[in-house]
Amino acid sequence: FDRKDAALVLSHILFAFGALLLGGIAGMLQGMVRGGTITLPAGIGYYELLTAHGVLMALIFTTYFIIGFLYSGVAKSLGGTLLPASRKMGWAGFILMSVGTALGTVMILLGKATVLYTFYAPLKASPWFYIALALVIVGSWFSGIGIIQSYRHWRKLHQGRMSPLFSFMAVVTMLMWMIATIGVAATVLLQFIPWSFGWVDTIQVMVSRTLFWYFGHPLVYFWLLPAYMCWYVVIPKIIGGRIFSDALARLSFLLFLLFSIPVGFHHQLMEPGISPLWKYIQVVLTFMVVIPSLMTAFSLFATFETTGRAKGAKGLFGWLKVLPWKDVRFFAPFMGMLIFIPAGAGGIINASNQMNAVVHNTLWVTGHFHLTVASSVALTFFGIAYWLIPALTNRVLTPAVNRLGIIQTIIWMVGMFFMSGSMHTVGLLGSPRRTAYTTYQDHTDAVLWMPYHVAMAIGGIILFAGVLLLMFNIVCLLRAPKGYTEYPLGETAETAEPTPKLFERWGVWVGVLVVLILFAYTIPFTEMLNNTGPGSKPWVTW
Ligand code: HAS
Repeated sequence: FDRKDAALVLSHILFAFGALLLGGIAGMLQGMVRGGTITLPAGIGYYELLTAHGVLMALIFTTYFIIGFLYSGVAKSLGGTLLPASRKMGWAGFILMSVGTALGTVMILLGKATVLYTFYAPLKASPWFYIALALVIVGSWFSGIGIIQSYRHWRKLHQGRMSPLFSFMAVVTMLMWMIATIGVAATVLLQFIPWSFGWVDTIQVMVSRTLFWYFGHPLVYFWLLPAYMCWYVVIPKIIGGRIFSDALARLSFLLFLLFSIPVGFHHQLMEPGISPLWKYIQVVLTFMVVIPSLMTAFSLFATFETTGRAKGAKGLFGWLKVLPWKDVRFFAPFMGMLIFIPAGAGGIINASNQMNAVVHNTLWVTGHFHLTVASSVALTFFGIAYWLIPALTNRVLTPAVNRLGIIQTIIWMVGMFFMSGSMHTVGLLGSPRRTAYTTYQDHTDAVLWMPYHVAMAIGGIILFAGVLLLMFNIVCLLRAPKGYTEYPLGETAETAEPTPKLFERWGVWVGVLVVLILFAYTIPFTEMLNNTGPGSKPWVTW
């Protein structure tokens, strides 16, 4: 790695893990407070801790890690170094995001932004919290533009050639992110900031939530796609195989670009202000976005099986035996994949209107996203860190840290089994999410939930032990012996079909995306703004 590139990437990765540590402390404490096991001094309550946990883990850890990882792979796959202009944009983004993160965290800890990571109106925070969010978003745009700059430069120099798969995927991820964040930027700048400063008296709740979810669903794919990049591009190399199909991988990313955004209503199925027809249409589009995940599962099985057979594996599942189980670079992401099977099934349940009525706003949903983002994605990111940090610092992953990494992965799996398992179960029994400790005056149903809440808290403590071990491992990686560590980028199998040139015609894909967004949102938005939809006043304005 070029030293300047390594500094940029490492700063992002270490900042991400710092946020994970703080968010982990808040997460464990909120679990214990909610389970009724402890009460904290100085008025620090469940909601402050939950906001800190959600913002630091879901928004800050992920965004920093992703931007760092994408920059590293773009540098590697596009010839070894970043364009100086891209690097500058990366640093500008890093600084803006860090100022935003510091300001936002202080506001949360001072109790001036107890609005959770979804900051739903009519909950109101200090205006500085929204300004902090705006800084993080704008910072991430700088980084996105930086990544696209390097990619465009490469394409200018290599006209007619297909770009390297990693860089293509990085561009899809950042394009999706930048188009999606327009929604959250709009609600923050046009609604929340004027309202929280007191410049206007009311806020249009339905519009703010809709703009939030226009962003909130692609946000989850912004977390997922870098994990998929590891599964598609890195894992084949680590297991000694090849990428099953470059064309399939690119097509699945393009489908994510098209279908990630016009689906936000599946988070609002139980809200009154949107007509059932538009909810139905967005649910159909939600089922479209399941397809690229099924394609990914197919491609992974194909890679595992062909690699296994090339190594002499026999029988239907013989390939499983020859996978490198003792290599944390494989083991942690693979556990992420395994968990993604029930996690994805849970998502399909959520998206089904009638079943959503059962699970919405219960702890089931919290269970769902702890399997998706906090397990499948987080474990994959941990797996990446075990080779990325040594590759950046010219050090090696020692057998001892590799072993500790495997133990850390197992601890995570066990903690998540207890925590997410109880969340799913108690959610089906009706226990609400985002609610502090209460037995509803010792109501029998609520008393029945308590053992599950205690199991959740125990899971949380185990996971916190996992966070601490991860921190220890990272320190070990930073102090490991000097040496060469490979940046594992896989190559496509010789048997794969050639990739159609159309896949790299961005105008076509972004054009189709814009049409889909306009189709899915124009009429419902018009109804909300004119208060002609099913949830007209007084539901919508506070
Ligand atoms: Fe979700 C709520 C629907 C995926 C995250 N989701 C959330 C929230 C978060 C979240 C954070 O429709 C809560 C937001 C809040 O605070 O209110 N979700 C879906 C659907 C999918 C889905 C249809 N979600 C994700 C991912 C997330 C994530 C990914 C983060 C990274 N979700 C919903 C809905 C709600 C929701 C509703 C709203 C609920 C409500 O009422 O509030 C799909 O994308 C899932 C498709 C996935 C698959 C699985 C494919 C499996 C693969 C693994 C292959 C394994 C291998 C290894 C090869 C179909 C690729 C195998 C080896 C062996 C040996 C077997």
